[in-house]
Amino acid sequence: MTNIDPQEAYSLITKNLQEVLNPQIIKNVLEVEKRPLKLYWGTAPTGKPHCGYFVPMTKLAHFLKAGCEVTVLVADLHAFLDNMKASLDVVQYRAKYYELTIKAILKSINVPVDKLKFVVGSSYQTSSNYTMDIFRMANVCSQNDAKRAGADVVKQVANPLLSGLIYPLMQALDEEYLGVDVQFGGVDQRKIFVLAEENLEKLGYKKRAHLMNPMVPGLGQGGKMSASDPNSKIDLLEEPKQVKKKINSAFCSPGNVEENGLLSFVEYVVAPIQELKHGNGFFEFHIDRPEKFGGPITFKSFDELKQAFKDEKLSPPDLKTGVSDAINVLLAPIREAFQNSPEYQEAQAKGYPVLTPEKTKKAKKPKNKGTRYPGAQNNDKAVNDAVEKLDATKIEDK
Ligand code: STL
Repeated sequence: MTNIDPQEAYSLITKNLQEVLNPQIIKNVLEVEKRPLKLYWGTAPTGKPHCGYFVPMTKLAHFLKAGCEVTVLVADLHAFLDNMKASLDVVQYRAKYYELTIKAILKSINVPVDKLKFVVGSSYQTSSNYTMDIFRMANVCSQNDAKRAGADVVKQVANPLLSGLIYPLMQALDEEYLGVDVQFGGVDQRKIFVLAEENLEKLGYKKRAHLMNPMVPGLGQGGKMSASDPNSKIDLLEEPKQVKKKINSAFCSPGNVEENGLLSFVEYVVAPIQELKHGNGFFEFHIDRPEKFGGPITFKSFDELKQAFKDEKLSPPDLKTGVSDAINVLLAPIREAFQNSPEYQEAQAKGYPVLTPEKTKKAKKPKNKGTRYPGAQNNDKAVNDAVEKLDATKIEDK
């Protein structure tokens, strides 16, 4: 496996990517140093991972196949630093949940997980060396640069917290502390990647290469995956009926192949997984179409499927049937892994506790007594939340 030819390895490593920064760093390792490329992918354990996670997983499969040493960073402190998307009480369980989910996805697509290293961020990010490096980084990087670097990743709110400036500095340092040659992520990470390239050398560390996946549209209109619209994302443990329901409510207009989250899912998830399983160029997409609309049909290439939809020879309801069935095939082994693992179930129960109706009922609304009364700081959260809501509408208008 490690004897793979350098050119072949490079093309597998960069396959289906949107952008590569500093490719010469990668080529040097493969062609001159002739050793396995060390690479990491980071994710912050915030909300439950959804079907979009299949996309980076196919890349991890390529990296492993190309003989790379791959690390997955479960960045628990980053989940905390990003506007407390995860509190310190739940974050360790979410980290476990993410690790088990990522392993289940990889196993479901036949990727050997024994060669994959998992690291939890807080296992090294509170060490004195790392902490000193955050301070050193804070002395070479301007507030403006740190703020801009996080603009596409850190949740943008009305009254931004200092944590949002620390977040990108730490992500840059992770490259050094994980001892890698390359960081991989979505193209939304680009500004942080550039920050790392511009600043690590100032601390006496080496500059890394960066690999970026395209952003894959969700199922909502405009192809957005939105946290506020549960129908725009499909949970990896979703029940088959629920998958059908969400897919049926997806935006999909006849003949429109440009704004079509369903076709994107086939292109970026179904097709690469089939290639991994059956070899390059393999594609088979079956739709159990009712007889009165032409009967069952199998497409042998993605372009053929796309063209049929564009020419309106394939209708939105039939495409939806095909995609629901394909998703349910992909999710079955992940649901099974969950059902067979008490550890996985515990991670979900403790990482994503469900508020009982009784608890929600008890949460009294604070009286708005203004801000000038004893104990007024208790009101700050309510005020901030209100401002944040106002501001969120502004951001969506952008
Ligand atoms: C998210 C969503 C996502 C990626 C990330 C976070 C990445 C986080 C991260 C943190 C530290 C690192 C690298 C990556 O060193 O798609 O909420």
